[in-house]
Amino acid sequence: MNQSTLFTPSWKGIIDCYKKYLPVSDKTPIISLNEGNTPLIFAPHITKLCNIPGLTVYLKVEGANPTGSFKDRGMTMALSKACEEGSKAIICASTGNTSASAAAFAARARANGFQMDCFVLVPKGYVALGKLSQAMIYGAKVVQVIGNFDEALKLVKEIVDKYPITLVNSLNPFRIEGQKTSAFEVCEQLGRAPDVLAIPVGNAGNITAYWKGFCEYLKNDKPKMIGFEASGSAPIFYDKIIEKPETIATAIRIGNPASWKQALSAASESGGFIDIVTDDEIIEAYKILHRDEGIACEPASAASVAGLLKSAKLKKITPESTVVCVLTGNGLKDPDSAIKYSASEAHEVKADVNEIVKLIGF
Ligand code: AN7
Repeated sequence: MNQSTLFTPSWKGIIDCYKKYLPVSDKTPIISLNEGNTPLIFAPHITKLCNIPGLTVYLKVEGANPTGSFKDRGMTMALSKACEEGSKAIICASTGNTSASAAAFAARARANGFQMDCFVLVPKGYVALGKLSQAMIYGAKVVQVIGNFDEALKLVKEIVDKYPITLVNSLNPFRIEGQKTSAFEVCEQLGRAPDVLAIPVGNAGNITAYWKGFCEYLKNDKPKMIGFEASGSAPIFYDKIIEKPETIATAIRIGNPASWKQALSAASESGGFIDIVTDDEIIEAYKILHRDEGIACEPASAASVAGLLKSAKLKKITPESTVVCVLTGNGLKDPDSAIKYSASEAHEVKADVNEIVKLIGF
């Protein structure tokens, strides 16, 4: 691992930094937006809330990626390989972030001189506004399917079977390859492996990717992987396909995850588990992250912290552990949820000092 490149201004994205660990060659054109190298931030308030002796909690802020989610790590790989293979179009089903990232990296491929169309299928009415607007402005053809994510993914799979279009959902193995680099970064930033990694689970690609990353990077002392589904969308936890998944965390509103088995393996091989968190627990963690840590994320991301708080309460976290919670997406992705669940209101006042002073209570 080249330590010197990680935290310097010469950072050029995850393929440039970790090419030794990735299926790329000198012939692979690198389609990058300088993704990766995201902050790992100590969370003093959440550490205290857990109330476990000697515990330290960090947050891996993946919302700091160029399109505001961890998907960029996978998408730089997917698009680089698609260009290398001569593909001229990509397609995905998405709860929002994959579509935003795919659209951006397709634009970046075009900037690098490749022809690259991007088609995205999203469940109509269930994509956060920030994500939908991203896919639209980066120039993708956005198709709002009347149906949920699982139905959209099925349609996309049928389309790539019939037409020369590259699938960039996490069924594309290059996506997982790119996303595993976050595990490398966590180890480098801590100077050691964490004892526990807490992560939201939707289509289950990311938990699969982190576990692959830890296994490739570490010989011993791998972290326990603890993954959290939303309780209304928890096929892995309940061990059955959920036909009509529901949760306010629309990013993980998924009833039949593509990497189901891999997520179970990650949990069992690491000595961790897959659990559920309710929408109320997600909202509480979402508010704590903003108000008490100053760190914004979207509701699905807060599932990792909600899950840690639940696990700590149930004494499922060992004292003296170092825990990393992955915050998968940026808070600005979903302004509607921020406003809806926020504790404070935005006051209206006349442009008058006395009125304002009265209002702020000085
Ligand atoms: C913020 O964009 O599935 O378990 O289509 O956007 O790897 O699916 C998003 C998933 C967690 C779950 N947090 O990750 C999509 C999509 C955020 C997400 C997940 C997603 P996976």
